[in-house]
Amino acid sequence: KSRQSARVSLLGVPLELGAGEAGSVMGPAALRTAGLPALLGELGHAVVDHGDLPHPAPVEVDMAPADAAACRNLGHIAAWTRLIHDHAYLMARDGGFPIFLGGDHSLSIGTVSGIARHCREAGRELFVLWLDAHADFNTPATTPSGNMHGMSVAFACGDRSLRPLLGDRPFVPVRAENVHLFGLRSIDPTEREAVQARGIQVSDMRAIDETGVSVPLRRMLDRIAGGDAHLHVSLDVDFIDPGLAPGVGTTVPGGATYREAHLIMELLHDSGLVGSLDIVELNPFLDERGKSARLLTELAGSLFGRTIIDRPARRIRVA
Ligand code: Z70
Ligand code: MN
Ligand code: MN
Ligand code: MN
Repeated sequence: KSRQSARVSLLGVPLELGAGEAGSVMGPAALRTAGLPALLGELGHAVVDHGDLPHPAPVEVDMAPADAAACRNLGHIAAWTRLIHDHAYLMARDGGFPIFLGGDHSLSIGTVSGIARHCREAGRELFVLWLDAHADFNTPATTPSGNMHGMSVAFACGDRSLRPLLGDRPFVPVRAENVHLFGLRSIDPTEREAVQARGIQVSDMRAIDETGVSVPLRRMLDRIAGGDAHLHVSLDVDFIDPGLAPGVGTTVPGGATYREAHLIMELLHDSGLVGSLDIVELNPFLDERGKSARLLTELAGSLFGRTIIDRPARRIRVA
């Protein structure tokens, strides 16, 4: 839980093979250079940096041939998925707050499944807040690009064709209604159908423009609060407007503003519900003088309790 003083475990995941463009392999190094571990320490948290995962050799994946052919770098992504899943599961079980420094968004296939496995054992309901311009709800049958970073949510929600990525590890699905796609503004037609059919929660940019970020976010947090829940936050750099965070392969105009992004992190901190975080898709090769890495570091600071001025806890009722 992010409230007060936490034991934070950092893990770098230098993965770029799930994305269409090279460069996010340097993401973990850029986030460390921007001072993310030091900032969390200054905020009073006990930070343990586990370093970067080593690049695994590709594995054979027992997937239907047509599906396998549709997935770029399948053997590598499966090897990474298993490695990441094992670490995420153990880090969550260890009781600290895991932060995964990416790396492209295919790493969340491993993080969410590892966290979900721990949550099932702990009797805790898992919720996922997906801060992203994209839905990442493609499958091998629908992907227009073959890029596996566009399939992470479909995997988490139980797509059977992607299941072999995990090998023999136990798969625990996330309930579709517990997944909230927030900041959505780029979705493929087949993804849209699937997202709606599955009952995934969506706050697209149209909704955010009408009400601001706090109404839909507070509504989600109110729904989670009370039960024994774990909220996993998956932050894709392209959630933020490209003018503020240009260091990402797929920029989509009309992203979250500086103040919206910070407010989200502050509300999440105040909720005390967040138990794990992915920071993904940072591509330092495309960044401008560390601008995006610095912003992500600041946002992590807000999630971990950095405030402008102390204020009493206040709940605003939403419609
Ligand atoms: C498209 C696909 C994507 C980035 C996710 C885009 C996927 N829907 N791109 N994150 N940066 O290829 O599946
Ligand atoms: Mn736990
Ligand atoms: Mn994404
Ligand atoms: Mn994205």
